[in-house]
Amino acid sequence: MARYLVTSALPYANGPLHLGHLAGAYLPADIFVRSRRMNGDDILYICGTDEHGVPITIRAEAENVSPRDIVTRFHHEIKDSFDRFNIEFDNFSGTARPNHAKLSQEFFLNLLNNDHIMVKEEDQFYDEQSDRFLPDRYVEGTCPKCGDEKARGDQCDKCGVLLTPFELINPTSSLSGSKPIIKAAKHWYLKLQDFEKDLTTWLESKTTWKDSVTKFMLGWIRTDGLHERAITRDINWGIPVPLDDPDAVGKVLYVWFDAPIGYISSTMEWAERIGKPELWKDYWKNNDTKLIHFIGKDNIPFHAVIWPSLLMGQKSDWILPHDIPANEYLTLEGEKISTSQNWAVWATEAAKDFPTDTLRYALAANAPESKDADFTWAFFQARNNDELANIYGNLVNRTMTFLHKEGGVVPEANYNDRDQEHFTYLENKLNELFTAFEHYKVREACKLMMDLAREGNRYFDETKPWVLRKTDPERLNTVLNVCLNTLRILSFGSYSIIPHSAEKLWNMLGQEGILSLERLNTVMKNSLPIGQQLKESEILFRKIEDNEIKAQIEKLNKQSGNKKMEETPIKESKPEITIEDFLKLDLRVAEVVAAENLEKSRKLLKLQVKIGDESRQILAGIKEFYSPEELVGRKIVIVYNLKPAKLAGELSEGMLLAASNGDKSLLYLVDPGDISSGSSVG
Ligand code: B3M
Ligand code: ZN
Repeated sequence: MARYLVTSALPYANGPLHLGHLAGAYLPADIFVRSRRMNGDDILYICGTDEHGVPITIRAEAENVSPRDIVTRFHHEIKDSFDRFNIEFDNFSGTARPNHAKLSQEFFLNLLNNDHIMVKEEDQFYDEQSDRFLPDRYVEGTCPKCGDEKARGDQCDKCGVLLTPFELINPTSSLSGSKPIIKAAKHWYLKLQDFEKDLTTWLESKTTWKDSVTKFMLGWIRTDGLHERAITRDINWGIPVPLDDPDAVGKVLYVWFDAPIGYISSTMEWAERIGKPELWKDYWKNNDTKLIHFIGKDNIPFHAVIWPSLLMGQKSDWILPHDIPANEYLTLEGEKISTSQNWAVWATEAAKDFPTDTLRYALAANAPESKDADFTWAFFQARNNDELANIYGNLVNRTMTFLHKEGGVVPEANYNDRDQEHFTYLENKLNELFTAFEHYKVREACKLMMDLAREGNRYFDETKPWVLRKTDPERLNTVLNVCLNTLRILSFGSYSIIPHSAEKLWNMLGQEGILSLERLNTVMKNSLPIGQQLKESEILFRKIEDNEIKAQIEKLNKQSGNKKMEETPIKESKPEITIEDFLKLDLRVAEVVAAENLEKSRKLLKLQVKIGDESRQILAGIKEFYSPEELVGRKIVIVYNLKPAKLAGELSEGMLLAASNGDKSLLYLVDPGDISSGSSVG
């Protein structure tokens, strides 16, 4: 049994959550936490709102209310979204609470005493019109690294690099739009250079971390070196600098100084709340605890360099992060999610329109794990209708309906080899599934979870209980028993991803409290008690209709004023053909066994495919839409009897089918495992 402390980035309490937030730092963490809990680990999941800093004051100024009003409002709104999505924290705090301020000030003073903080008088940007210094997001300009014009004084959102306001090209004040002047001011700086050596060794030792974290950070350290960074600010909202110094008056700690300390203060709040005020130490001061920070990629420098420096500089026994699974971004219908342009699906609204388990599943199945991923409503509908409803829901429904006709209790069983084989398959899948969970691979986990349901359906189809009913009542009992226990395992395996539906299923089987009863190491050994009365069955996943999807797209267009997403016009039809014309086409399922970019072509990928036993090479103009890696192992449909042709000097022996509308091209993919390559399509 291991001990974990898991955190998700503290969302700024300056606006509501959208699906992009959930997909990056929250849903993958919640899935991880649930799965570890089912493994029997001791795990604590901590979060809260980030209530300081310029993001809050800018919003408060825009609405002409106090920063406190803003954070109170959004703290609740954000918490409500998490609740709806079943993102279940052990504690959800906020950084404007008094205990947090006290702890952050202690951190500051320790760093000062340990000589990791220095004072400097340096030039700052100043807005004369508004008569204010311009920290962080109050200055905007062009990023010196990537040229993005929307970079801000602390960081460029586009490439993730940390900046200082003076590095921006063409800086302007976001308060007045004017060009700021320069004025000297005294500030306190954290000497990051003190930690350069230790951080490098530490990061180098993290060989299993994502490259986007270690390589990015080591690259930063090696090229630019670490330098002191200001950790105080001239704004009137935040934690006061705890010094009896006239120069400290009116200054507050930088939001990224206090925010990660929020992970600790929230843990302390939890310990207090459960009446064991010292218990937080088991997590933060015990080297056996694995501290895991789930974040979005823009937060990497803060978690992998600045935060560990703050911890190291305490010269105390704080543990350091064990892993930082940073996720990439989610785009929406092919475009960057933008709060200012209202190009976003707001979490609370989506939760009102659709079951949150379906949203969880669709987001997890397409999580931005190793690169940006695109959420489309069409994808969402397909995941629900083709997988949750047609595979998972169908298995539950057909099994339960059958059972209720047969008396509604768990029948006796006498398992034969076929049944044992089935259970062995489930056991292996379940183990694979939990390994995927353990490695934060939620995309793969969704596939494996669905494989459990697929296997259930396969067993049902193969054993044909509807025939056994007439021919072999004894075998029927066993088969139904196997089906019910399959549901039990499916419920257990899917709980981390779709907790609400999994629990409903668990209850339908006449059981209670999935987590109070079962753990990964017992679930295969235990089974439903014979004679157990089953509960009423209900439909777990309703179909999502085309008009609901259309309505979402219209809503998105309307709220953002976007014209781009207008529906693809139906192309004019080609001339009518006869069935004989159609039958001339030989369409086959082919499996992609290798794929590579064709360097000399902008559009073409070179695929090696297998059609049954036969190997062929196919060139396909889908480079813009698919990377070679994501195609390997996938099954596609090809025109098998197309005359071979040379494209860009290479032989192409067939053509693959894809839907395209000019901007996009989606392959006609065949669900793996369901049909073998070589099969005919028609
Ligand atoms: N509030 C940034 C964000 O919401 C920030 C995370 C803090 S984690 C300690 O993107
Ligand atoms: Zn940039």
